[in-house]
This record gives sequence, C-alpha cells and structure tokens, in this order.
Amino acid sequence: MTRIFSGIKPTGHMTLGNYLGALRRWVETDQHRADALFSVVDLHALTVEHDPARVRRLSRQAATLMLAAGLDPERCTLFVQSHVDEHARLSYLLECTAADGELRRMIQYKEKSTRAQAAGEGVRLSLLTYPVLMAADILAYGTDEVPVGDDQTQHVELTRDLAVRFNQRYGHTFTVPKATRPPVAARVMDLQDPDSKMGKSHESGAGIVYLLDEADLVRKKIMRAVTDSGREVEYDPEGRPGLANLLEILAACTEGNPVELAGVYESYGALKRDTADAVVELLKPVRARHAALAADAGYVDEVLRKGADRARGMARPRVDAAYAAIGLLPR
Ligand code: AQP
Repeated sequence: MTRIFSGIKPTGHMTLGNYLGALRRWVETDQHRADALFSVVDLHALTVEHDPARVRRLSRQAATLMLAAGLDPERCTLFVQSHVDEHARLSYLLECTAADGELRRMIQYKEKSTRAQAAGEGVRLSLLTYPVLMAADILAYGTDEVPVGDDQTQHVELTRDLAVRFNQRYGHTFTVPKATRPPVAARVMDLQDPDSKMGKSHESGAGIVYLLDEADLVRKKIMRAVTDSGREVEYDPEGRPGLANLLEILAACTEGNPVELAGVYESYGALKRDTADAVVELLKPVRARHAALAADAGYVDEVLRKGADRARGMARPRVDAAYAAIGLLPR
C-alpha cells in the first residue's frame, strides 16, 4: 500500500493556503487511498524566534484543526513530531549525508534568513538545517508520496537526493519519495501582496485568511483583496496575480477551473463576493467542529498519544537499519 507522510508546522494560525494546498487533500483523498501519516512538525517551529507557550498552544490547535477538517484517527496516523525521537535520530545521519552548499540554496532559507536579519533577529543554525529534519520526517517511514503545496517541493527534491545518496553509499535503506501537488491553489497568494505566498507567520494578517477567522472577517479580507486597474476578468497569473489568486481560490472551493471561471464574471466585485461566499461555506464546518473538539482536549491528547505510539513503531526499524548501515555499532 502506498505510504504517505506530510506535516504542518505550528509557527502561526493555520491559513487558507495550508488548507487548500495540503490539509484538504489529506482529508478528502490521501487518508482513504493510502497508509497515511500526518504530523504537527513542532521541531520545525523552533527554527525562528519563538515563544514556548505559543508553540505549545499552536501545536494543540493545529492537531485539533486537522481533526476538525476531517482527518480520521481510525484511517490515518496523526501525531506530534517531537513525540517520536526517531525523527531527530535520523536527522543527524542525514546531516552527515547532506552538503552545506545544497542547504544554503534552499529558497525558504534565503527568504527567512533575510527576513530575520532585517528584523534584527539572529539566524538560527536550525533554519539552515531543518530541510534535513524534514527529510528525516519523510524517510523514516518509507514514504512514497508527500502531498505538499508548491513552496515545499524544493525540500522534497532535497529529500530525494539524500535518500539516493545514502542508498548509494551505504546500501539500500530508504524509499525515494515524490511530492504530489493539488491541481489548483498549490500556491495561494497573500490577498494584500499577491506576489508573496499566503504564509501563516507573516506579520500582517490583512491579506491572510485564517481557518478560524469569523465569517465577516473572511468576507472583509477577500472583498479588500488587491487586484489591478483592469476591467476584464481573465486568468493571467504572471500579469494579473491578484485576480488569478481569487480565481484559483474560487476554483479550489468549487471544484472548478480558474480559466473557465474567468469567463463567467464581468466584474471584480462579483468575483470577490462569490469567492468570499465560497470560502465562508468551505470553512464553516471546520470552524464548527473545531469549537466542539477544542472543548475536549483529553480526546485530542489521546489521539496524539496513540498516533505517536503507532508512528514510533513504524519508524524505529528503518532508523535502526540506517544506524547500522552507516557504520554505528548496534546497541
Ligand atoms: N500559501 C500556500 N498555498 C498552498 N499551500 C501552502 N502551504 C503553506 N502555505 C501555502 C502548504 O501547507 C503545508 C503546511 O505548511 P507548513 O506548515 O510546512 O509551512 P510552510 O510551507 O512554511 O507555510 P506557511 O504556512 O507559510 O508557514 P511559515 O509562514 O511559517 O513559513 C505544506 O504542504 C505547504 O506546502
């Protein structure tokens, strides 16, 4: 059976980008067709300035939202990354497989280190090395497919390179995984800055729809989305990114096609109104289930405990095999 792994890091409140680019697909397809593991990858949240209490809060919130969106613990394994030591154990071996230069080329490292420096913050070494930890997250489980948004495909490419290199040097140990992307909305853009990705850790929330935003606020953010001074509604991601972003969001919410949808609208206002309605409808059940689950922290903790037990059992044999293959004395 196909093995799937993917994760969300608790660096901020989950966004529409996380939902359309990743979570929704995990719920609607991946958990039904594969042996799937989904993780709150909390160790990744420590790569930038962080508040310990906030990371803890966001980790529980992310797990609760994953359940609220429809992940079913009977069908998939849901767990917190730091509860399974195998990730960090394997990460070190992969650091011994990776080269400094290939990590410095990572786009997320370049963008986030530039942002940290501009804010007068130090750049943590883990910001450079975390794609290796992500490779460990994936490779520990013999993963075949990694369903991610566009921004993570470079990291999955690195994971593939490390798996191939490790296998060549030390004997076949890892499955070489591939990234899978959603058909539309693989990169939802910021509504106020359509040249930048909608990112949960961005400072200003005006261009970001959070899954737990009230319906009125969602409407307001979408109605105020930056577009352009044109009049015709057409799908042109290069030339008219704000408009294309709205068409992609609407297409993702309604199972439509952005090019065809462009032909349906004669004004930006009507497109924004329908997009806002579609997003509100899509998120309504998630918000309602989140409210119910948030009142039952014991249930969420139990799901995470069982998930970690199951994940540990799956990861340990492969990580032990990697330790043996690389030349370490068995315990
Ligand atoms: N804007 C987006 N459009 C489509 N997919 C997206 N994803 C993230 N943003 C978008 C996908 O969501 C999954 C979980 O992302 P992550 O938690 O690993 O963090 P990230 O990719 O670094 O994205 P964020 O939300 O913008 O976090 P910050 O601001 O902390 O960097 C991934 O599959 C991702 O592709």
